[in-house]
Amino acid sequence: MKRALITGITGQDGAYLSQLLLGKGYEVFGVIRRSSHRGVEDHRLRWLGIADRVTLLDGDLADLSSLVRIVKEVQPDEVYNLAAQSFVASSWRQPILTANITAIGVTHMLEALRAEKPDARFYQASSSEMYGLIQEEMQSETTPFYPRSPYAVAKLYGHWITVNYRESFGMHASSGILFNHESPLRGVEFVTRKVTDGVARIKLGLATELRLGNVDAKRDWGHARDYVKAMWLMLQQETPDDYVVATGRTTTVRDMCRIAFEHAGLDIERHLVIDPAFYRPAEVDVLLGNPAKAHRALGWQPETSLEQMIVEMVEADLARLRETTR
Ligand code: NAP
Ligand code: G4F
Repeated sequence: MKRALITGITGQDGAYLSQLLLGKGYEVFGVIRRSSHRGVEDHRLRWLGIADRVTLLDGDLADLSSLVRIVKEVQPDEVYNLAAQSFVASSWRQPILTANITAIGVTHMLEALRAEKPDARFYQASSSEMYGLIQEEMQSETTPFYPRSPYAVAKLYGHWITVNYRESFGMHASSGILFNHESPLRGVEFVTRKVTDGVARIKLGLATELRLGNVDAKRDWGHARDYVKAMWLMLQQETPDDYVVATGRTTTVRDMCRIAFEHAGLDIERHLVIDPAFYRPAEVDVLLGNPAKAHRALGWQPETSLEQMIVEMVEADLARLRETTR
């Protein structure tokens, strides 16, 4: 039985990846941060019905000693480094924390592996945010980076240190440059979930408006359930490498919103309010990924359209809110 260690197991991708790996017969271990609210951190794993099937170990990406202890204990075959301060907007308010976790935390994880399990295969959760002010209309593995937020700068460090450990120490370390991916398990601060939760609230009479920032921004959105398959495929390759994972289609925030409002039978013009409070100090106007290498080398294809995903998210939010307001 293969053993996988996931940092960020309590996040969106960690939950879907755990589900995928359990289905493949892996023994799944995850790093969980100590919290005074113990009992709620595993809500995504519970939503998927897998909380009892994974082993959670106390640790933190900021604490190298905890990672060394965990790697020594678990002796993983594969390590997926998904933990991060992952919300771009927060990264201007907490730039140093973002650097400590999202950048230096990657080196902590790599160092723990180098010391305790150097032959483990390593996946780094890199991001399309690294392209920022885009240098090519469609971004691929060879497009130059131009990060536009403290988050993206930190992710760029994480990406290059992964490449560097691969080249310096021969580690099987791969970097997945994933474009935006969402699901009913997305954090409610991210725009798709904010929209589907907001639309569900309006539909149920719990709110009258939805306040958003720059609705002209464009993103290449896919489903997290599809994207975690690409992570796993990367670690099954003989040779480690870097891959863009995207759909190859870009949509404005406004058009993504329209899908949600229309599905709920609501008029977007009556409820959407533009609020400059949600504008960012520097924006990433458009992202559009070229997943040709992932198609060719990994045989990976996205299976869920943006429309299907937004409908799934609205329905999940309606069900959740009906349950909690009963
Ligand atoms: P997420 O839902 O925000 O999950 C982040 C996870 O990191 C959570 O489990 C969180 O734990 C954990 N974490 C944060 N700080 C930590 C620390 N100091 N020590 C240990 N764990 C810590 O993010 P996601 O959407 O699943 O994304 C997974 C990864 O992919 C992230 O690295 C993100 O930056 C990257 N990424 C995401 C996307 C996307 O569109 N979703 C695209 C490209 C790259 P708590 O539950 O305790 O908060
Ligand atoms: O949903 P977002 O907050 O995601 P963003 O900034 O693209 O970052 C996400 O995807 C990255 C991959 O490219 C990940 F690396 C990162 O961890 C995260 O998962 O915002 C998307 C767009 C932005 O242009 C933002 O300005 O939506 C725009 N937007 C407009 N109004 C809003 C809002 N975003 C949020 N969160 N909230 C708003 O009210």
